[in-house]
This record gives sequence, structure tokens and C-alpha cells, in this order.
Amino acid sequence: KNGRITMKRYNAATTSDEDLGKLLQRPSQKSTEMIMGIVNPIIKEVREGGDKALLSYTHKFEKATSLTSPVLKAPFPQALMDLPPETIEAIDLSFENIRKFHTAQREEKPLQVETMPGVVCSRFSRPIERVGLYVPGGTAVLPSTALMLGVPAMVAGCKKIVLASPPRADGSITPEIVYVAHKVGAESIVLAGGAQAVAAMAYGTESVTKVDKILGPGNHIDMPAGPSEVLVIADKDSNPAFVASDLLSQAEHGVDSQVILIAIDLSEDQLVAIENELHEQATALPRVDIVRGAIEHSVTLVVKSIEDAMRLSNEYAPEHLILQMKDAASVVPLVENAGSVFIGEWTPESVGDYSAGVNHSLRMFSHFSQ
Ligand code: HSO
Ligand code: ZN
Repeated sequence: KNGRITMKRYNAATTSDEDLGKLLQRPSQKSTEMIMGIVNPIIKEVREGGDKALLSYTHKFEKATSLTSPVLKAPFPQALMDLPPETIEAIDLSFENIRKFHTAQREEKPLQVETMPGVVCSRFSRPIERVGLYVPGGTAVLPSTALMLGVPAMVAGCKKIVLASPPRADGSITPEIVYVAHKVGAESIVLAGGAQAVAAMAYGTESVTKVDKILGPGNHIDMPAGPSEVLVIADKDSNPAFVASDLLSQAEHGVDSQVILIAIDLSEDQLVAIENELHEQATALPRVDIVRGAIEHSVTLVVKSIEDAMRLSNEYAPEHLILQMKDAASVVPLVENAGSVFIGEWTPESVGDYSAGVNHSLRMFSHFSQ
């Protein structure tokens, strides 16, 4: 438990493709069958039992036994979003940047093509009327996810925004999330988590508004891609402290996260410098035990060239790709498969996850206006 935190290191040139494939395998997920076995009865009960069933799950799973109503309606009381000024400032800044970038993505005029004389085909977007946005609880509260889901819904013009998030054991909801709900104009917050929250929004209950579409970062149930991951490509010009921080930013997400370092022609000294940083920074983190879990299925692959690095990266198709190399921008054209690309050493994933303006919920995006 107190041992050195280190990623196993392999030389890609002397490792067979088969072994590389094994090393880059994502941590195993529960089978759909097994998940559905757990989830189906929950859905059935909430669908049939409404508020009462929903509350009883929240009492059981969140231990919020004092909770008497599963929904908090807007306008939300100021007392529930009482936050220090620096937190407000941080949320406001993220909100503005995300709003700007997503507003720019709105389709200004419909696509229209006359394919033959008199035959006009067009494609245009409409906001989905009622959306349910799931903000996970679990081992960390994620007001950032409330922003990433809520701001696009607001920008798209969805008429009803319902947020769902598991309450704390005392039945309350994190003030940051209430503040974001208020800022995006949510009509209500469903105080529930997991399949029970999703079922309540899908079918509606006495007090939960039924929605047309549910969005969120997903979970074992809807995504083969699974948990968070990052792949960092570093060359001789990279800063070991930055490389380590970027790896840790995802490793601390969950024990099932995976982080990969592809090192282009680094010397033994440079590799050791990164490994030392990783250990030192990790042991200073409050979530160090989670990091330990994630690092167990994480690896460093040493390659000879940018081309070799990109071949592995494109094969792996990371959710997040960070290019910490000289002239990182010139490498971007070689990226074929990646969710979000962070270019250069001053572009850590954390900035994108919270504040730059891009979205971190990489698989829901296109659904807002379809
Ligand atoms: N890195 C996560 C998102 C997140 N990080 C939310 C912090 N808050 C997956 O993209
Ligand atoms: Zn993150």
C-alpha cells in the first residue's frame, strides 16, 4: 500500500504487436448481461412505484434517509448555493467560456442542397424540448459535468432542463451543482443517482419531470469505452513534472481509469525523471489510493519516432490525447482517432475538463440538436 507508484515500462520496438495489444487493453468492464440484471429491476420499480420507489433507493444507496422529497424545484433558495467568492468566480469563468464555444457551434443557417433541378434537400437542427442531465456523484462531486451538460442544453434552447445528481448522506446537494443548475436555468434537480435517477427521468414520477432525452458522461451501462483515460505523448523537450501531472490528472479519477505514456526516444535519465515526478506528485494527492489502483493497469511505452507514437495512439484511440512535444501543433494532422486533443505543454487536460470552453462529456455532444 505504501510502495513506490510507478507505471510498468516497455520498449515498443521489442514488444510483439500481440503483447502491445494486451498492454493497451482497457480495464475490464462488467458484462452487459450482469449490469442489466442489476438495473432492470430498479427501472421496473421506479416506473411502477414512482416517487416512493425512487426515494427508497436514495435512502438505501445514498444513505440519505432523512430525504422526504426527491426533487428540488427552481427557483433554488440562495442558501443552497452559498459559495465562497473564488468558487463563484471560477464557475462563472468556466460558464462563460463554455457558453462562448458552444454558441459558436450553433448552426446559423440550414444546410441546403439542390441535388437535381427542383429537388431540394436540407438538414437543420431543433433543440430537444426536455432534457435530463445526469451529473455523477460517486467518489467525487462533478460540478464541471453539470456545466458541460447544462450549458450546451441552455445554448441549444432546450425548454426544460432537469438535472439529476445523487444527494449527500444528509440529503443535501453540493452547492456548486445547485449554483450551476441555477445558472443554466434548470427547472429542477432530481436528488437521486444511478439507474433509479435515469429511470425517473425516462418515465417521470409524481414529482420528476419526464424528459425526451437523457444525457451524461455515461457509465458501464451504455459505453464500451468505459472509464476515463488519457494518453500522453512526450518527447525530449517535454517537462517531466508536466508529463507526470497530466498522467495523474486522469489516474486520480477512479481505480478503473487508465493512463498511457508514449515516450519518444527518451533517455534513461529522462524516463526516471518522469517516474520520480509521478511518484512524488502522486503521494502528495489526497486521492493517492485511487491513483495506485489506476496505475496498476497503466503503462509507459518507449518508441523511436513520432510516427511510431502516433501509430500506437491512433490504434488505442484515446478519449484524451496530450501532445507534449516540440512543435506539437505540427503533429496534429497525424491524429486520426482521439476524443479531445491537447496541444503543447501549456494545455493540460484539466483546463479542458473545467474551463477552456471545450466539452469534456465527449460522447453526448451531438445529441442536443439532432
Ligand atoms: N476528465 C473527466 C472529466 C472531468 N474531470 C470532470 C474533472 N471533472 C473525463 O473527461
Ligand atoms: Zn478530469
